Amino acid sequence: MASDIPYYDVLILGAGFSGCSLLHYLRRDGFSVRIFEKAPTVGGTWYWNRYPGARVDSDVPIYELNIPEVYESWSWSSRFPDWQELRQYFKHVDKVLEVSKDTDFNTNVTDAVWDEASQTWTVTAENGKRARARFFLTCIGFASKNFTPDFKGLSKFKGEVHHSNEWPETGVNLEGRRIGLIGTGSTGVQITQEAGPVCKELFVFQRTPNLCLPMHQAYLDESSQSDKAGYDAIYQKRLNSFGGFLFDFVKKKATDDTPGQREKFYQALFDHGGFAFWVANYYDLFTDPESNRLAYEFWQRKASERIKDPKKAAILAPKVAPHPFGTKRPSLEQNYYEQFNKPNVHVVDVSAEPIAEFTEKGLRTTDGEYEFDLLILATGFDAVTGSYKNLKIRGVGGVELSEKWAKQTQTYLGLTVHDFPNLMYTYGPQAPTAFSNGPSCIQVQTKFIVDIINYMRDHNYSSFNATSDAETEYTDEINEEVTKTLFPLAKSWYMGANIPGKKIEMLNYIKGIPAYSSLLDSVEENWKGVAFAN
Ligand code: N01
Repeated sequence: MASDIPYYDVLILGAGFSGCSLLHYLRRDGFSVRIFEKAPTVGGTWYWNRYPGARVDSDVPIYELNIPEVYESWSWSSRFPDWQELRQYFKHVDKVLEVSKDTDFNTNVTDAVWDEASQTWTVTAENGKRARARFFLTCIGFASKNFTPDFKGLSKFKGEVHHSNEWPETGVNLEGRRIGLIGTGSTGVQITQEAGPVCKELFVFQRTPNLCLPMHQAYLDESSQSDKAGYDAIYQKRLNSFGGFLFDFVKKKATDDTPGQREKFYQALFDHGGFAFWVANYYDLFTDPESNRLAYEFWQRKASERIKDPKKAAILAPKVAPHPFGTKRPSLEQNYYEQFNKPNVHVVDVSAEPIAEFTEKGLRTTDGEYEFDLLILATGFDAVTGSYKNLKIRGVGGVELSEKWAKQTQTYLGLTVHDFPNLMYTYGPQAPTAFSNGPSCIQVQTKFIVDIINYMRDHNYSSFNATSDAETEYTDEINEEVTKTLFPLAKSWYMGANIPGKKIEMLNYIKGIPAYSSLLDSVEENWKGVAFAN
């Protein structure tokens, strides 16, 4: 093995929440650690997501690293911070944890190869940088590969075009513009709220309505955050709930309550704001069609009463649910529905009149023609597994990870993969990822990763490999569990259904953070499913 390639105990890919956290703990424990990061700065998803209105849907301090040095010297200005503030937060993280000193920025990793003889990974980036490492930790998030549908004639369009995840650093003027916006996921909803008030005209091309929930933003002052004594307890408490929040599903079926009790309960969840109506609802919301229908009826009534035009209301909040409530991610909104009460903000139902082709001046659906000068593609991501598709990761025998996952995603614990020794990843396939508050999931996974690396050092092991049997058992359970739920009834990115031709399978662990955390703890007791080698 060429000795001119720098060696580290641990090479981390990505300087977002997970990368920064792992760097901190592993360095503390005396390991040599390096981060390779594609962006010019720390922040991960909050570097790339800078489109107008980009804002987190988890509230603070839940959406925060549980590292005292970081939280003790930081306070937020709002309950749901926007991307600018999150960037400031990451500057603070960098300053306190000194992330930059151990990070190569502008370093886009393309290849990683496992070498059996030296029991190390060799990692190569586009800019020619290389590193060898005992452990390779990919912390690249679940939404780093953009998706742009193969629209006919898109290149004919003469106006300005931007995908939300490649928004120019210098910003894009929305004022007085005629805007075409495709997509009504979280991104589309947030952009609508920004574009609606300032545009000349906005056409929102909606294929599926977003069953948005009220955010209830609140502004925070520094004095209310000066006492951090309880924060450690909060970060432990967030691990006790399904979604890694401070609220959880109630231990009742929807039909255990009378209609009056249900109405009060649903209203309280709406009044709480955030994801409460989603993951603090009746526990049978995702398994019982009747419970789900009752929740949808409440939601539909609440949303439609805010939309004045009955035709728009029928598209944005239809009487018949487009999919079971919550089986696609609801976005949090502040004044989304009110935007459509403006005469210059339109919603075009492209499930009824599909986009046929683009023209020089806009697009043509099967029913009409729409002209605009700015096209915003809020069409999302090849989510969860897609983040791995541009990376050639070759494990034992040169097998590529993306080949291994082509037929079916297979992992052990949503953390590692059989025959990819010493490779671990965070916030990715078959972990609680999309059903959890990011930092909560990362807290649980970081502990496991740091523990196993320390354990191996203490026992002089140079590699570990998840066993094939353990991987099969874990993967089968994910695929079995999902059949007991309503998730397969929606075409969602949770199940890979947003990408044409992608295998439909549940890409996330669906039993919640407490079950996941207990599972990892139980594995740590005897390292079940893990084969170590000297
Ligand atoms: O992407 P999405 P996103 N013709 O995949 C539509 C996180 N996030 O960027 O629903 C017409 O949700 C597609 O329609 P349909 C968060 O986890 C968080 O919004 O497939 N339309 C859909 O409306 C989120 O869930 C935050 O029918 C087409 C949209 O494009 C995840 O990232 C903010 C189409 C894509 O929505 C992804 O969110 C932003 C076509 N051919 C993102 N193809 C916060 O925390 C796709 N669409 C706030």
